[in-house]
Amino acid sequence: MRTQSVRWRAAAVLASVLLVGGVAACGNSDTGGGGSKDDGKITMGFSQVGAESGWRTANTTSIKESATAAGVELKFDDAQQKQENQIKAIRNYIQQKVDVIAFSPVVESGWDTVLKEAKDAKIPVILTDRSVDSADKTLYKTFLGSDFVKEGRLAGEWLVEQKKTASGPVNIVELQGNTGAAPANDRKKGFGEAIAANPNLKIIASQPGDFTRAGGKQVMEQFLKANPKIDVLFAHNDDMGLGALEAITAAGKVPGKDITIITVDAVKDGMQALADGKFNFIAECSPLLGPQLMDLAKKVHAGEEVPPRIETEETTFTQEQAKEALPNRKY
Ligand code: GYE
Repeated sequence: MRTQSVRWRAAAVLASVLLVGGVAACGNSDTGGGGSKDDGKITMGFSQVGAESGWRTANTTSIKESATAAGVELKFDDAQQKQENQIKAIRNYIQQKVDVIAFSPVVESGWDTVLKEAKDAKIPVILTDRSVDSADKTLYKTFLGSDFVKEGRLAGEWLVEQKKTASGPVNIVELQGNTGAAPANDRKKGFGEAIAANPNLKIIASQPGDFTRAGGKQVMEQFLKANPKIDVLFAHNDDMGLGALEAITAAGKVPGKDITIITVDAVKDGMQALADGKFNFIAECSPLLGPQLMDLAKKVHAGEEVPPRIETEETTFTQEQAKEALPNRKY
């Protein structure tokens, strides 16, 4: 990945040289999308999901900082977790003739029409963080983000190893991300497939907590009321796990001991909970997508081919590893 990003950077430099020299002469070519200005500066319209989690905040910061560093003019819209707001923002960007549209789709389905509109306007689209389920892969140039199935699988495999000597049933509750979101669907899938290795491991309840602390707390309260024996919580992100901690403590149980807690993301607050022994394991999901996104924007604007799928590099953390990593954690 690192060599690849060095290569992108080199390509980006080359692309900007070409752009400065080229765009003025030939105006906004087909490959360059519908850009409104001829100053060689790329304008990107970005539609963000919302501000639901620590991950999302770090992701937004990464995108804004990287745009400034790369000299990309960024138009940014926060959709407040609503698909209709994202569609509206994308249509605005098309009307404004931005050079590149990038967005993180709140749910997987229902994007074909607006993506087709962007394609007809010759504005390249880059998916970041989350993908869409459109059958027509020509509707977007590339998808930059994590392998969410793998994250769920890593979480599940860790649990299988921990519980390999369990002689009786291990009751698991699951806090899902927002309904229909790629990371919710995929983390559920990966985790479910991994724990199938041990029939003692059973998901006894699974509900969306919308990736928020408030959602995690509220749903965990319900889980605790309805189920006298909960051994494990798998939360699709740190924030829901952090919300659940409050519910677990309020119910007189000790998080990390009475209930094993596994989450995804590894943002600072999550890592702190892990280092403090309240969480037991985190599968990392990197929000720092900004630099790669800007490189890709320059490439697609220059009409260069880019790989259709670019995966983020990630790891996992135990409590000991979290203690080590925490002092240098940037987000
Ligand atoms: O895990 C969660 C956020 O799409 C990967 O969205 C992202 C997820 C992330 O709200 O915290």
